[in-house]
Amino acid sequence: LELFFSPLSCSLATRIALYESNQPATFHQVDTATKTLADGSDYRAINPMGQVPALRPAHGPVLTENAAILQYVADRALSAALAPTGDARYQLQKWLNFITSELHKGVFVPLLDPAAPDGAKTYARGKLQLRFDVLNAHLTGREFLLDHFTVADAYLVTVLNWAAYLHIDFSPWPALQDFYHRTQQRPAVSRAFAEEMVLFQQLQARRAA
Ligand SMILES: N[C@@H](CCC(=O)N[C@@H](CS)C(=O)NCC(=O)O)C(=O)O
Repeated sequence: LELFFSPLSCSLATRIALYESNQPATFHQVDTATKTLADGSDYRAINPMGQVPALRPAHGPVLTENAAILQYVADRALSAALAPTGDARYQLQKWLNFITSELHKGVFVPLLDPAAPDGAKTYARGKLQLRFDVLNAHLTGREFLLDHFTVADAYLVTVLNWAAYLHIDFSPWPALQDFYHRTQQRPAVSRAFAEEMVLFQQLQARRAA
């Protein structure tokens, strides 16, 4: 497997899933600002959207979109139980879609994108409360989004890290805050975060130079 990623972006969820399931992979860092790979080649030859993550399997076409990639990685390592089978799969897909559309794109892209105008940021910030309320209510008394750790939790902890980066105060959502801190302590999650934090800081330094 080859994962095309950008440090601390949404592709971190797939790195977490790979580490949780002990699957070896080659990691290719993408500069999403210039749409280039480390060798200077144009990343849009791999994903015409220029976005991460993209996953290149040993055989078959490149896969894009977090929700699809995360399930693909989970299904290659069934013993890690990162995605349930049967009816519970629909609950997993519900949370993957919620995170990708309602949180990632609906709230965090406008808040994080320096090109987003202030009006877009205010609009997105206004959407945060209901979505965090829904997650907080669901996570109250639960450890994970489903009844055990899944790729949806990997995606959620990745997105919540952006809220921390934006200095969003989690105190109105204690169950969500607990989920964030608890999940970050899982060995695979803390390893993935630590490795990408180093790469993120190097990227920031290169961009500032
Ligand atoms: N719909 C895509 C969105 C992926 C996405 O937004 N990736 C971001 C990083 S978190 C990115 O590559 N941004 C750069 C860009 O949009 O040009 C998915 O769910 O995989």
